[in-house]
Amino acid sequence: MGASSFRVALIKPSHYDADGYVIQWRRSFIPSNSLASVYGLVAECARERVLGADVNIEIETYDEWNTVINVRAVAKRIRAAGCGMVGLVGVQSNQFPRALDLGRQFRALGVPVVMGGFHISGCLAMLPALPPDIQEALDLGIHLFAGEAEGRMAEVLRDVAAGNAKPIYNYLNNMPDLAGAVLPVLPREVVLRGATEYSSFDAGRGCPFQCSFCTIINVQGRKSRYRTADDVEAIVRANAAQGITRFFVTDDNFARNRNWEAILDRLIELREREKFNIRLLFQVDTLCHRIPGFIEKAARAGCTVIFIGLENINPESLMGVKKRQNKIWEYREMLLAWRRHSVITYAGYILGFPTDTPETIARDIEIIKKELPIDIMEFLCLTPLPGSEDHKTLHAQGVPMDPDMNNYDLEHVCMAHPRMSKETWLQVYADAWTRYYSDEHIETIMRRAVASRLSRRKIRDVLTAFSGSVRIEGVHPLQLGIVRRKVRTQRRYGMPIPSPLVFYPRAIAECARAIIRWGLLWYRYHRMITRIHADPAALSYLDEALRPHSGQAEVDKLVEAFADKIPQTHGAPVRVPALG
Ligand code: B12
Ligand code: SF4
Repeated sequence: MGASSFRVALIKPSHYDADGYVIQWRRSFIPSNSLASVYGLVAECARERVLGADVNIEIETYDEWNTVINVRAVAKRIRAAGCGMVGLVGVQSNQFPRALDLGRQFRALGVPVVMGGFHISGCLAMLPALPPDIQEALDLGIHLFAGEAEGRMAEVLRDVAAGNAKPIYNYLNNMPDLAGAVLPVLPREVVLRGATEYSSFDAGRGCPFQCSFCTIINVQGRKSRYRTADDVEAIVRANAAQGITRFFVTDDNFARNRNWEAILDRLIELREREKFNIRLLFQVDTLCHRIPGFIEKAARAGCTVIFIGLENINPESLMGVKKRQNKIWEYREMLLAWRRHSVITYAGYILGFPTDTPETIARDIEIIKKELPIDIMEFLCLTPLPGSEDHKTLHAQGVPMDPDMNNYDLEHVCMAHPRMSKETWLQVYADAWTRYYSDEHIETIMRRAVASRLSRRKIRDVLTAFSGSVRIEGVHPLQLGIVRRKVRTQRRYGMPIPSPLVFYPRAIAECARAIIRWGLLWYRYHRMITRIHADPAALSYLDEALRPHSGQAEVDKLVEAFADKIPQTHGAPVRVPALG
């Protein structure tokens, strides 16, 4: 090869807003585990000098969510090194058009590009032929990676360095074991571009369940694979050495991680004996409260927020997407179990199941507000994500789906609905946010939070973010950051670049308006929670949602509402339907 350096630029692409500008911020919130994993793998190749003893592998790492990518400067550094490549990392379907545009620019500058992530893996796993967008990437000379890169990165780097990289690397049929695998750890400066000093890691991959809207089972498999407690301790220690002790654990369902107890015990030890200030966010399923000791140990290990895939409260909808494991009659008990340990509960709710109408959705959200002690809710549109069984079925049946992958962000409507027009569905989505985050319900959530001794500061801040994200910035909270950046010239391929005289006055006005609206919202919620906390009766506040069931015979109104839809499986309540 002759070069003494091989430079790898790892970029996690963002995605485009409705006007074709890249969605990016001065600071982001949630770090990318895909980036941490791929960085870890390339860093290991650098340590092991896989390109030869005299070749230094240099790495630069960016999350486009919080960093403006200067394509020319990156390409120049790679050329100056003598050899190298750009890795487009963890590309989801909604990020594919942006990744393709970045790839197109790097290819035009003669830089080798390798792209991996769920869009490529999902399409290759489920579709009989390559879809046109992936074919376009191949035509641009972008190398594609499907499956997981643990144990395979050295091969890719060697091929690129030798100038004979394959068009497609497909490892979908051979999932690597995670025990002892390379650790996903990002350098401190990359983590600090986020606002919260959270890093992320996965303690396992794969899921045993079969939800038809899910891509994970078809990409990472239904047989779960796990890191060991030693691995997790090593991840935490490596991060702690850089001053980072907060983590988003990205397992889709940490409660089903076979090593959960050993991992939590180890984290408890680090926290209680060695005084590591660990904070954790886990994702779990709705039956986690049945696992003896799980919730108590998660809280002791530092879990302060829990994400639960509630998805829907109508059992008919849940059965329709094969989410049989969600038992609505246990929701309240499960949520109360977390609250008893002062953990904030955050639930995901999907809109647009075949039986949904604007009326049923409005009714269901009102039932949730009254009956379930959830703090944060996010709403998503049911979407046929490439890689899911739903997408494969619709594709095979030739049912029209939105051809623009940028819209597969669960905020757009990408397929027809049997009972709602596209416009109605979109309106229902917007209304769901307004309905849940009404001032009246925000006050109820805050009252419940104070009574349950949850962190007041955290509740105020997350309520501000979730209530304002769609209304102020027009993006889902999972894509939110602090102070939007719009770069005039970074517009979607084929869209015109506006004149600076038009662009800048508008961008400055938009930014100023957003900052003022955020400030006012935060202040309103701050005053609200301060007032509630000062109320002498606040600690004894009790409502229907906070009241535990008194015994076997009692069934909450949530169950009564859907009594005729609940399948009579073991443990299900037997009731006469209340609704006609
Ligand atoms: C953590 C997470 C997030 C985080 C952080 C993102 C991240 N990637 O870390 C946050 C919360 C921000 C997020 C947001 C969203 N997410 Co998300 N997320 C996940 C989750 C749970 C874990 C991701 C992860 O770390 N996986 C493990 C890594 C290691 O796997 P990987 O990315 O495939 O990377 C491996 C290989 O692909 C390969 N590889 C990847 N890149 C490269 C590059 C090169 C050069 C090479 C050689 C190899 C390679 O090697 C890696 C290591 O083995 C996944 C589900 C899952 N189980 O993966 C969903 C998932 C990726 N998310 C999904 C979605 C839809 C979203 C949202 C659009 C919607 C939403 N509201 O949730 C938003 C949009 C965000 C945006 N536009 O920026 C979908 C994507 C499906 C699809 N077809 O695109 C998934 C699969 C979940 C699902 N519902 O099916 N997400
Ligand atoms: S949606 Fe969640 S529970 Fe269902 S298969 Fe996917 S990861 Fe598993």
